[in-house]
Amino acid sequence: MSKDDKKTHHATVIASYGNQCKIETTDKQLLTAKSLKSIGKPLCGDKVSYKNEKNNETVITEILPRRSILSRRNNLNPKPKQIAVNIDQMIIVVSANDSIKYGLIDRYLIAAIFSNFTPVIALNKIDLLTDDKAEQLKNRMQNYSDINIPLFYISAKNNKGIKALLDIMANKTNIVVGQSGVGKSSIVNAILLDQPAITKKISDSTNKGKHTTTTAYLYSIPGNGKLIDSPGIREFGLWNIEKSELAHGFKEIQQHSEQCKFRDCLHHAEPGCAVVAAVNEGTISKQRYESYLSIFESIDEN
Ligand SMILES: Nc1nc2c(ncn2[C@@H]2O[C@H](COP(=O)(O)OP(=O)(O)OP(=O)(O)O)[C@@H](O)[C@H]2O)c(=O)[nH]1
Ligand SMILES: [Mg+2]
Ligand SMILES: [Zn+2]
Repeated sequence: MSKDDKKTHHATVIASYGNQCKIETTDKQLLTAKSLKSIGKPLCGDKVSYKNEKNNETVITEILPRRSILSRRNNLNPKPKQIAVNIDQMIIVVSANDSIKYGLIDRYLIAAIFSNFTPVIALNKIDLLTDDKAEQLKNRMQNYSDINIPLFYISAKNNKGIKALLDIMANKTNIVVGQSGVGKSSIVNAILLDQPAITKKISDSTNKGKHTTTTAYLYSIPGNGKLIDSPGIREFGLWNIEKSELAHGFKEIQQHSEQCKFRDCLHHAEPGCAVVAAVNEGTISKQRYESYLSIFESIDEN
């Protein structure tokens, strides 16, 4: 059989389950495909080449170069887990009704900066807040608007703010990230409202009645964008970041560090540290600086 018997086509990976993938072809067909072991594991968002075999199997033969990868690490498993690829924008979802984990937001922001995605923060479930609480929340989120991170106050339940969120997702590949239960899938559903209903994951015995997402899944959304729903996580471990480069993940710290006396200043208690001076003056938020110190301590260098 000559090579030319099998034509190569292109597709996008919608979801990856081990070595089986759901792919969408350039003419919008959904297919189940196996991938060749030799090419590594295709991930949600991958652009791939595939061939149709004689036995009707679809085989992924090549993963095209990736422009970005989202990975995370947890304390139990030191090996980073790759979640999705080719992302342009990360929508960090938090539940406005629960106590906000600023440290987690900061970790996501660091990951976004180091992976070259644009970060956006969506505060969901605002339907559960009184006006007073909503006002308090806006004040506390000021640290992030000060560093020009777009903030969206939304309710997936009441469809509030969803249109604005959809507008900034146009023409980009977006991913919703955040802890389990903050409403990532609900946001995806609200955005897909006028399309065929999406299938929710069936709950397992330990998670009765919940539709916890277990695998990253890519949807096409109005405005020529893509939106990846991702499984919730308890913690977001950074990897591949050295203590000495952490400041790069904090826009405002990075900016001030140019004025530090020492080039290799780590912004702890070094003489002439412009970052510590800015924190004392109130130009850099204390909360963000403390987050820097805490994440700094959590980086184990080997
Ligand atoms: N009141 C209110 N509840 C919401 C809103 N959005 C989501 N919920 C509820 O929050 C719960 C969790 O929502 P999901 O969308 O499954 O959360 P998730 O982030 O996808 O969770 P994982 O898939 O486990 O990561 C569900 O009971 C939703 O009905 C909202 O805007 N307001
Ligand atoms: Mg979900
Ligand atoms: Zn310094």
